[in-house]
Amino acid sequence: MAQTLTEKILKSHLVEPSELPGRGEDIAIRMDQTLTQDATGTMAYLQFETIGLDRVKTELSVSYIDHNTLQVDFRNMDDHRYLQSIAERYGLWFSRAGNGICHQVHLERFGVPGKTLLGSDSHTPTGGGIGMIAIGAGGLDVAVAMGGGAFHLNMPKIIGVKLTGELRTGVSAKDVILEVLRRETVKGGVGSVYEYFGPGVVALSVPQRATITNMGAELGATCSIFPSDSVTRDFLVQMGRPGDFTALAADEGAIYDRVIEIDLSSLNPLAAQPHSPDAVVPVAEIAGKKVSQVVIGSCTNSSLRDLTAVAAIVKGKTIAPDVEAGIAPGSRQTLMQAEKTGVLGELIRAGFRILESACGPCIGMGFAPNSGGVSLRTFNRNFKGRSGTADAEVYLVSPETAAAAAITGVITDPLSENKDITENSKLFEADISGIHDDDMLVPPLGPEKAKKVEIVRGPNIKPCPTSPELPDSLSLPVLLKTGDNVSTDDIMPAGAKVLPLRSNIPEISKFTFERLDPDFYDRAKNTDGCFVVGGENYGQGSSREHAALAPMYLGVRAVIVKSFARIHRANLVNYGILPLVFEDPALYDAISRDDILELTGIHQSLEQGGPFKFRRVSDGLQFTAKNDLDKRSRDILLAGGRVAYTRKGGQ
Ligand code: MIC
Ligand code: SF4
Repeated sequence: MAQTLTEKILKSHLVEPSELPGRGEDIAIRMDQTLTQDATGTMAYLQFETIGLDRVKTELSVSYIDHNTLQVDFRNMDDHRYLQSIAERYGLWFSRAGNGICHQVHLERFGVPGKTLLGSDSHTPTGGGIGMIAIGAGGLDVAVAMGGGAFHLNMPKIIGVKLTGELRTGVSAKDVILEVLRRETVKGGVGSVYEYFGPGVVALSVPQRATITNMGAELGATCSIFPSDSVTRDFLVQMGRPGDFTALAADEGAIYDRVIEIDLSSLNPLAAQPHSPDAVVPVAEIAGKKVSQVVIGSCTNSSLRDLTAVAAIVKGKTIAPDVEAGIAPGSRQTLMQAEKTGVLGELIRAGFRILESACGPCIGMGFAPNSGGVSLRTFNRNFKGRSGTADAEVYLVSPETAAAAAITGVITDPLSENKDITENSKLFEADISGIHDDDMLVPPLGPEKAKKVEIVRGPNIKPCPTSPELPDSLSLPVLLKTGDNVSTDDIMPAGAKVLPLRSNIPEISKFTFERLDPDFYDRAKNTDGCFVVGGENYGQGSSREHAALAPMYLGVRAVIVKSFARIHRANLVNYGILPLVFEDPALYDAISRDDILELTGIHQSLEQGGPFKFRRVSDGLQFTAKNDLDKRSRDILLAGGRVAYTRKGGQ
C-alpha cells in the first residue's frame, strides 16, 4: 500500500508493535539521535546517571549550551561545566556556549534525512526540514532514549499539507507556517504530524522548510516533515556532508487523514498578534502601528537566508530613531557566513545590535522591551510576559516584515520593499561553501578515556526529587483554576531570574504558576496536596518538565482539564501526576477554586481502564474524568512515576 513519508520512517524505526497500528494507539520507536539543551539538559542527565549506563547507546547524542548564556552569577556556568563533564563521561558531542541554537546547529551539522531524533526541547521538530522524524519530549524521555530505550507515542494522524505555486518576494516561510496556524490554531495539531508535499516544496530551501517544521510545535503537533529532495542534497553538499543525503518522499497515492492546500503564490505577509501564535492577521491590516523594538533570531528565523533578506531591506538605511533593533544569528557558522557575504557588516552599519548566537531574547534572557512596548520578533512564541516585560505586545513576523518595520518605525507590509530585496540580495552573494564549522563542537571521548572522567557538580546542581506513591483515594482542594491554552511558561516561567534555577527544583518551585497566581507557592506549601483544574490545551508550549516537576514537588496530585498538550501530559505521567480530562467539559464551569474534591478508586481505574470518579465534598456533586490513558501510562502512574516504573522493570 502506498505510504506517507511519516509512515515509512516510523515503520522502519518501530520497536512495538510489529506493524503500524491504527491512529491513537501506543507505538514505541527507536531513536537514532538525541539532543538536549542546557535549560532542560541538567535534569535529563541527572536522570540518565540514575539509569547507571556506561555510555549513551544512540548513534549520536548532542548536548547544547544555548539557553542559559547570560551568566549573571555562578549558576549558569556551573550547569555548563556539569553538562560538559557528562558529555565527556558518557560519549556525547558537546556544543559549547556561543556555537549557536541547538536546532539550527543540529540541522546544519548533524541532521540526516530518514533518521529519528528526540530532543528535550519542543522545537526539536525543526529537523523535519531535512526529512527527519524529529520530536520534542521531556528530559526523562530523552534520558531513556539515550540509554537505548524506545520512545512511546500515540500513532499520530498524518495531515498532508499540499504546497503549490511559489512565494512572492517579500513573503517567506514564516508566512507559510503563520497561515497554517491561522487555519489550524494552537491546538489543531495535537496528536498529528504535518507532512508537506506537492509542487511548491521544491522552491523552499532547507532553512525555510525548517522554519515551517520548527513552528509546527505551535500547532501542538507531534512533528512536521518535508521530503528529502535535490534541495536537501544541495544543502547537505553546502554543509560538507554530501554522504548524509538520501532521497525520501511519500509514495504516489499515499493517503493522508486530511489534506490542506496552500497556494504559496497567493500568500501575503502575516503577523501573529499578542499573545498567541495563532492570532494571525495580514500585516497590511495592522500597518502603521508604532513599533519600539525589532528582533531577528531564534531557532525559527536566524539562518543566513533570513539575515540576508534583512540586510537587503536595510541596505544603505538606518534603523528608525525610535526603534531598538537586535539580531541573534542562529549559529556561529551562520555568523561567519554572514561576515563573509557582507551581510553582517551591513547589519552593523544599519544600527542592529548584534546579539550572541543563542536563544537570548526568545526566552527572556535579555533584550526585554520597554513598558507597553510593541516588539516585532521573528520568533515562534509570544505568550504574555515571555519577553521579560509583562505588558509588552509581541508580534511574531517574518524577517522581511521585521526589517521593514525597523526602517520605517511602524508596522509595514514588506511587499513594499520588494525591489530592494531582489536587487540588494545579489550584493550579498559570495562563495560560502567552505564555511562549515565544527570547532566549537567537542567530539565524544573514546570509551576508555571517558570512563576516567569525573563529573563536575557545582553547588547549583541539586538531585531531582522523586514522585510520591499514588494512594487509592484522594480528598484535596482545587488550589488553582485556570482558563484555556495555559502554557508551560504560565506554569513555570523562564527568563533571566528563573532559568538559572533549572537544576534546583526546591528553589525553582517558588515560581510555580507565578503569573497566574503569585500566592500559589505559599498556598501550596500550607496545603497537604491539591488538584489543579484547567481548560483546553493545558500545558501548551515548552517541553520543560519543570512544569510537572515543580507542581509535583508542591503536592499537585492531579490536573483535571478539558484537554492537554502532548508533551506536558507525558511529563505529568512521568512524574506521577494524574492527567485527567473532564468527561463532560461543562463540568469545568461547575468547579471552583477551593472546592474540596474526593477522587476514589484510583487504583482500579488505572488497572482496569474505567473512568475516574469525583465527588465534591460540599454538596455531593458527582462527575467523572475520562480514562483515555494508554496501558503503559496507567502502569507508570500506578508505579508512582517513570523512575519507580523503570526500577520495577517497566520499559
Ligand atoms: C522554549 O522555547 O520555551 C524553550 C525554552 O526552548 C523550551 C525548553 C525549556 O523550557 O527549556 C522548549 O521549547 O521546550
Ligand atoms: Fe531557544 Fe527560543 Fe528556540 Fe526555545 S524557541 S529553543 S528558547 S530559540
